[in-house]
Amino acid sequence: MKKLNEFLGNHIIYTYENGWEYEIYIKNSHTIDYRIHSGMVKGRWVRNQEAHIVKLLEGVYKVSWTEPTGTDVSLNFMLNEKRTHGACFFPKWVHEHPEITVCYQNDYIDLMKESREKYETYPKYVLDEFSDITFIKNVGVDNEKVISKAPYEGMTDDIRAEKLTF
Ligand code: FER
Repeated sequence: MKKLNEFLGNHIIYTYENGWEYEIYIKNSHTIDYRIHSGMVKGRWVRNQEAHIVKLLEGVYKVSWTEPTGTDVSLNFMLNEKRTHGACFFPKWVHEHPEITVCYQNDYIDLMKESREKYETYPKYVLDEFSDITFIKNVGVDNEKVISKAPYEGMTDDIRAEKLTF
């Protein structure tokens, strides 16, 4: 656990090569919060997602989780290079009805669980992309203020300009 210390508490914004912009807060050794600012599920917002977080190498961390939607995500953060790689495995229904998942998910957990039974899972849609980190700041662990509001247009610019402080 000690090895994770430099990584925990990081607030990170990154843009995938396909242009999708994501924001994640590594809340503690087993929890993340995130917001999605563009792409297929722009507007999605999640708090207290349980995740597996490990250190692979000096400056290299892996964060993996499975969501109530059935989407599985595994991200590698290469802090020294300011790069990430994400592998996301979306059930067929998320790819076909992304709008169902665009919400503050914590208020719609039952809808996510109903949808994953109601709609089709296979074949899955795979996102396998590198991204560039455009912002990284350690704001301490268990900070409930970081991902506490719905995403809005221009929010990541405000964060990068430190107009929003945590
Ligand atoms: C990411 C890729 C995918 C990420 C989250 C997701 C926070 C989740 C997508 C979804 O639930 O639809 O880099 O980081």
